[in-house]
Amino acid sequence: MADVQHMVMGLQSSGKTTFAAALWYLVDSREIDTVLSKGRHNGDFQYLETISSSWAAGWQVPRTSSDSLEPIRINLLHSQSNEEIDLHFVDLSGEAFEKIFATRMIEEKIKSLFSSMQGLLLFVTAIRKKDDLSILDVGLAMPDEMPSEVDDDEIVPAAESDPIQKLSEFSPSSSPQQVQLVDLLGALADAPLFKQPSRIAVIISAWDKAPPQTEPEQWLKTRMPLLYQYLRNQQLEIPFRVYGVSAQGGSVPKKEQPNVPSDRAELLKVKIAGERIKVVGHDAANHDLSHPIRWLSGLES
Ligand SMILES: Nc1nc2c(ncn2[C@@H]2O[C@H](COP(=O)(O)OP(=O)(O)OP(=O)(O)O)[C@@H](O)[C@H]2O)c(=O)[nH]1
Ligand SMILES: [Mg+2]
Repeated sequence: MADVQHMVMGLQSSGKTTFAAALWYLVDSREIDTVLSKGRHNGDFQYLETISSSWAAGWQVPRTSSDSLEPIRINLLHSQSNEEIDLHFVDLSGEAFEKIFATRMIEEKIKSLFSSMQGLLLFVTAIRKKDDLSILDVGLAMPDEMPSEVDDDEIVPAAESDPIQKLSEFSPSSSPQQVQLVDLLGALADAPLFKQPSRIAVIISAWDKAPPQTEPEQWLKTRMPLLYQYLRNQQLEIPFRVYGVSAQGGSVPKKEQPNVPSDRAELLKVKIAGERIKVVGHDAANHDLSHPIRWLSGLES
């Protein structure tokens, strides 16, 4: 029985660890039917236990530290075909991916993980953060020059720092996220890895923050047009899908800051914790985080 191995990639705060925590909770608790179930599992899953209990209690999962390489493995089983799927969640921080982008260097350990990759789960987040600088952002920094009809809500400069200053201090890691993702995908396909995933499932996390009635693919097309065009352009070779996923169901605070306003109280009223999860797209059942992984594995009939 062939093992199917997938990789997970996404920049900082794109929702990777939260997804892993919720997926583990879902398959471990068996509260809800999912298209893939928990597989034979060996090894150390203490990290999974830690993050999934923090998820279940309605707290944010801790940020993955920049130098940690948490080797998450979630073994899933497709019971109809008896196929085992090995989801390698090397829980790399977004910072680690950003470092690969900025330095053009990849650690040996990460390289070898990618070399056995079949499908790719690519994370982006719907938490609005405009990550490129337009002339409107520059205008915002100079209020006297602001055109009066500009809607403030539409402009959220990503840089915490003064955007004008940012213009003069280019650093690779402050490139727009879609530029970094397209470059990382291109770099995987190029020397020395020559590695193309067989399929790509784009996960738009924090889907509860997306404008209502939006389709995930439409969101990607509008918010990340470069990445969308890149995926479209190679889709005959590398099929892709876009899912909207709310792994938390809403915003939750950090455990150390429980009083920060959030949706936690509402979410905790949902007695079956797995029902807080929302998955949108491709006829996935409402709460089924394993749906994109079944498709990645080529097991959707
Ligand atoms: N509203 C909302 N926020 C979410 C959801 N899922 C994740 N988040 C938030 O998104 C942020 C990043 O989530 P993580 O899972 O830590 O992201 P990550 O990709 O592992 O980040 P790094 O470890 O920094 O690379 C956190 O503040 C989460 O609370 C969701 O379903 N809804
Ligand atoms: Mg993380």
